[in-house]
Amino acid sequence: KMDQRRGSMYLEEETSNKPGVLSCIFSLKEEVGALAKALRLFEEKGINLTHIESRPSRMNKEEFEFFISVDSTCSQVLDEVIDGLRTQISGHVHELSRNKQKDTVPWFPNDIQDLDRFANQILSYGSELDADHPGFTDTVYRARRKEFADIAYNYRHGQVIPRVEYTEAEKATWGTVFKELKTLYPTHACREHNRVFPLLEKYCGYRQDNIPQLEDISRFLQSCTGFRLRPVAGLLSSRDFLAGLAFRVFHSTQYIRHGSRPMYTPEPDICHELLGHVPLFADPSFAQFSQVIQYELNVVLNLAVCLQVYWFTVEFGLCKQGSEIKAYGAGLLSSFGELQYCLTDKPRIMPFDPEKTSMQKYPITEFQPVYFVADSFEDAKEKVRKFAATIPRPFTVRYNAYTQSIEVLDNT
Ligand code: HBI
Ligand code: NLE
Ligand code: FE
Repeated sequence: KMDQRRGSMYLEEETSNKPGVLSCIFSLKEEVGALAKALRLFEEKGINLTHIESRPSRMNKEEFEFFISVDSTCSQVLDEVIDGLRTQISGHVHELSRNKQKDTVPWFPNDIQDLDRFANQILSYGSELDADHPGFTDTVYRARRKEFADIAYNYRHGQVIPRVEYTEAEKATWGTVFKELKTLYPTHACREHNRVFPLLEKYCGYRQDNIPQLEDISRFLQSCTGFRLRPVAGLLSSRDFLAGLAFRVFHSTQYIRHGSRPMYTPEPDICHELLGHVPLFADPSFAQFSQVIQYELNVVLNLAVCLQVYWFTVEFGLCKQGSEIKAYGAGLLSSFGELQYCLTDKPRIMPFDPEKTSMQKYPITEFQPVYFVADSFEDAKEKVRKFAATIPRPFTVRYNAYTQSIEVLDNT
């Protein structure tokens, strides 16, 4: 039995996973009293709102979107309210976490185009930099970040990714990172990374004096593994970022880190995406591993577990190669500080086990104290699959590569 799940990602991670919470999003034309009218419908049915938030609509400049949650005891009457909203007030109502079952399944996009609807949610650092960011007081850097953010906000699926002319200062930062990393890769990076890197130099303009263009890389990746890039303004919420992987879409930043700290940044930037992630997304076995994590762990299990496993594999994983240990995590392969550090005897190293991984705490703004070592991507994939199979699920999902959409097969 097929079931279509649709919605939008505007809800915070915890609320959507909580059993017994019903949420929906509706949009309203900007006019006096519009919200009051909508809320009256809830009042009339005696529904108690537990959460409400608003934001300008990205789809329609004249509209605002409201995200609300109500208590699950209201399930019956909520139907009537949603009908009322649809017919009397708003053209757009998305139901989100409407699940009668206890172990409710978080919403996920089911079509590659759905990514347009929600991929603009940027966390903390975005076009507005946080006060502890090294670029905070640098007005030139800030203005530049805003330009990059605008490219991402205006991007729609299927469009060519706009090319960027990088400044001399930006190229210098890239040059430093590129040069340092390139000397470390032969001894520190896994063989899959080292195999793809020369191809990126040959076909995508990877050079010390040139910052490659996302569009060229996107085309290259599509020919290798079907992965494509999509520009994004900054750190994307984990849910959105991981959802992209299900469609083999990699959300990539286009700006570069501040020149004052090339060695390490907690924030993803073009060095992280292009030097850390891209080479491995060109590897078929790794590309599939990324998708398995998203499917098995996020879609059918839950975001928290998925994120943990993602962090200690795709982002900071080590793997055995022959008698040696090498880095394959993108966070390592893009930081010449941490890439060196991770193979010293300072951090603690443990064999990769999804269950252990999902319980390990980690810092996000400094070098990792703990790393997990996988035997190989194939082995890691098997372990993740076995781990996921131990957990009962209400449905299974399947990716249809021809239509680029997710099909849900109900198990009941
Ligand atoms: N957003 N733009 C962007 N790039 C990333 O590499 C990235 C992200 N959001 C989250 C993330 N990576 C991961 O570290 C996990 O939180 C999923
Ligand atoms: N620490 C990494 C770097 O400096 O390239 C970025 C990590 C992003 C998750
Ligand atoms: Fe990353």
